[in-house]
This record gives sequence, C-alpha cells and structure tokens, in this order.
Amino acid sequence: MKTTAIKKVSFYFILFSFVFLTSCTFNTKENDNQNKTATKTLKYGSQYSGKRGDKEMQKFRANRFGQFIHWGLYSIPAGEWKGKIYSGAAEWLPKMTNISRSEWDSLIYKFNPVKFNAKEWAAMAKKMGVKYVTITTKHHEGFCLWKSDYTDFDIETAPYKGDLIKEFVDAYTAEGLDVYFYYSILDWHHPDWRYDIKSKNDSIAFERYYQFAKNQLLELQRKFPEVKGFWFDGTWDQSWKKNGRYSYEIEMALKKANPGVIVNSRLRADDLGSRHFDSNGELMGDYQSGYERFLPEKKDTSVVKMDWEACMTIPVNQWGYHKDWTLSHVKSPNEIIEMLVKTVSLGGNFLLNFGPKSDGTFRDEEKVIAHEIGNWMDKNGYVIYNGDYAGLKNQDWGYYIKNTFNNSVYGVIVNKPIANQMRVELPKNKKLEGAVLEGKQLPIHFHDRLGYFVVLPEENFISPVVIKLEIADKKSKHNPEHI
Ligand code: JFZ
Repeated sequence: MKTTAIKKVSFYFILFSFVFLTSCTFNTKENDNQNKTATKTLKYGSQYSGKRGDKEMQKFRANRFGQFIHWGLYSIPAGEWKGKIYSGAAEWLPKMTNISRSEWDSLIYKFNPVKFNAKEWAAMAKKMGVKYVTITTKHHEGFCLWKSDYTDFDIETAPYKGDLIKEFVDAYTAEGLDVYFYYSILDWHHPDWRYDIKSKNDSIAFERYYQFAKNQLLELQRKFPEVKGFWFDGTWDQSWKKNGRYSYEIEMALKKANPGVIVNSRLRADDLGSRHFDSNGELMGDYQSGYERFLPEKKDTSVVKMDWEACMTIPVNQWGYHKDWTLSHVKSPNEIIEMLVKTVSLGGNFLLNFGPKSDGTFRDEEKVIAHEIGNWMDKNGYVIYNGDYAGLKNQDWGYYIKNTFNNSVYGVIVNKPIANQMRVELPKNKKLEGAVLEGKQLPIHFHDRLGYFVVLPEENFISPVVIKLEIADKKSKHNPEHI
C-alpha cells in the first residue's frame, strides 16, 4: 500500500516537474526571443517610437480626410489597348499587355489636359470636405508631372503648356488644403531601375537610380516648399528591400531639408529587409500606410497606438482613370462615408482616390460622389476633423468617435436598429447624461444589466447620423438613471 502511494506521489511529482520545467523552458525561450528581437541593433530601423507630437503631425492627424489623385499617361488609354478593354488597374495597363516601353512612353506626346483647371479641382476638393490632397508626381510609368531638371520624361516634353504640379499646389494651397506628393520608387521608364541586384553592374546602375530619385525628391521639396509630406510607393522589390540604407537616407535627407516633413511607412525597409515595421516591430516612417483598399477590423484596436492612413478606390481596384466603371462594384457615397467614419473611430486618416481624365476633368460619377460626400461633411464634418478612438465598447449600430479638440464623444449610426434603440455601455464610473440629435435631446432608458438605450426617431436614416453623447463622471449631481 505504502509503496504504491509513494510510487503514485513520485509519479505525480515527476509529471508535475516535467510539465513545470517544460513550461519554464518554453517561457524562457519566448522571453529570450522577445529580448533578442527587442535588442536587434539596426542602422536603418525606426527613428523613434510612439506617435510624433509636433504641430505638423498634429495637423496631419486632425485633417483625417484627404483626396488621393492618380494622374499620368495611363489616363489616355484609360484601360483600353488596341480595341481591347483590360479590367485590371488602368495605371498597370503596360504590364497587362505587351506594349513596348517606347510605345507607352510616346503617350507623352499626347498628354495635353487642355481642360485642366486647378482652381476648379481645389474647389471641388474643398467642397467635398477633405483637408489635404496627395497627388502622383511620378507613378510607376516614370512620367513626371512637374518640370524636373533630372529627366526629359516630364511635363515639359508633353504638349501641355502649363506647369501642372505648380498650378495644382498653388490652387490647393489657396483653398487652405495641405499638399502631399506621391512618388513611386519603382520606375518602368528609367534605364537604371533594377528589380534585384544580381551583379556589380546592377549595383552600380541602381546606385545611380537611387541618386536620381533622391535628387528628384529634394528638387520637389525645393521647388514646392509648401509640400507637407511624401507618400512613397513601389518599394516592394528586392533591390529596395535588400538595401535599407536607401530608404533610410531618403527619409533623413527629406527631414534635414524640412524637419516637419511627413513620410509614410511604405517608403521604408530596414537592414534585414523588413518593411513598414522594422525587425524590432517598431513602425518606420511617420505613419502606417499599409491599409490599401481595406480597413482594420472594428475590434482591432492595435492600430490606435500609431498614426495610420488607409487609401481607398471608388471602384474595386482602379486608381488611374479607367473608361469602364461597369466592370466592378462602384462604392456609393454612404459606403465611403461609413469607411471614413470607421477609419476615424480607430484613429486613422482616410485618403479617397480620384483618377482624372486625360483632358483634365473628372468623370461625372466622381463629381457626384464628391458632391454627396460634401453635403454630408458640411453637416457632420465636425465629427471627422480631430476625431479619434473613443475607447468605448463596440456596438452594432456603428462607431464611436471622440473629438480630441473639445473632448466630446459622438456615436455615428450606420446600422439603425429595427427597435430604434441605440445601446450605450459605459465604464462603471461613467454615466450618460444626454444624447443629442440635431440639437434635440433624445429619451434615454437605463437598464441595470445592459446599460443605456437611447431612443431613436422612427424615421429611416438615409445617411450616417451623428448623435452627441453627453457622458459624465458618476459623482455629478444629475442622475440620468432616473430619467
Ligand atoms: C500601389 C500601386 O501599384 C497602385 O497603382 C496604386 O498607386 C496604389 C495606391 O499603390 O499598389 C499597391 C500597393 C501596395 C499593396 C497593393 C497594391 N499592398 O501593400 O498590398
């Protein structure tokens, strides 16, 4: 009996020790790994941690809603080549067909946007309610929309007589909108561009390309001192990824010329080829720009720790002008407004794309969308600008947004409950003192287990509706629990 008991005890002891030790080993391993990753010495990694606090970055953050513009030679074929329509992104047409480089490049002689009126563009953007704009100065095709001293493949070679980017910058700046430049590192035109570095010659050529890009970027900054930042793209190839030095030096050079300049994470790769985030998990550049045509999940609050911006197309995947928008779903103004609201509720910026036609005008669908979003923004824009994550428990009716300027909290209803009640759950030390729709207090019911229910008007909502929530600390006199 005794020996069996001892055997039993020792069996459990050994089993326990085994489980304990293995778990310790795993833990230690995990910790080791964490420590290792946390201490990787990187020359070209992140430059700081957390969010930038300077006034330029605060402005970027407060802006929240921007217009993206993709304009280039691709607006001429507009998705059609030799009688065939290609459903892919219009600016990628040369890669979807067997067009030779010289054939594509000769489109430059047809680029003549005689109807381009920068002031009208800026007025449309202003009316839509954006606070900033990001325009392609050079997309993957390599065509430069400004007069560049470093290439002839620019607007000066085209029949267009104006100074396009200058007219653009002046008009948007005059409307009080911040201007950002998109710049593609990937360049299908430049002879020194390399996808990978496989030989000494590749490396010499690519070094030349890198100098060319850096010169152009400093030129853009010099010629357009109003520019607030750069939106880099085309940085996914081995040539760029394998050489963290390039993206690091470009960020440094731009910041040396203008310390407040804002650079997106898509520019960057570190010493080990890690993109956006360095090998220690720290964000590179000033904001995360990986949300391209999708948004974080509603519950994914990991994004609120950083600055980030999502960019969005109106059709499924068209950035440049494509003549046929019947080929994919086209988002409605309400779908776009909902995305904008969701983005702001998670502390991000929303960049909505427009692809102007080669004559310099916008397609009617885009004009209508801009107009309708503008009508919503006229009335509700105050919830977007300076909007941020509110930290309240998610509800099915929509999104909470906290205004960082006046500390108000708003609920934006995008799915109106059939029962016409808007549930609000607050932390234990808070109470809901009022819920205001267009200046009118709505009735509030309190349920000790479920929280507050704001009674919504019976009528249908035809676009997202903003309700101001008056939240106070529990100790305040007025007690809404008896309403
Ligand atoms: C790029 C470009 O190729 C495209 O033409 C457009 O300019 C867009 C804004 O950026 O496309 C991307 C970039 C990144 C991803 C996908 C497409 N990505 O990170 O998944």
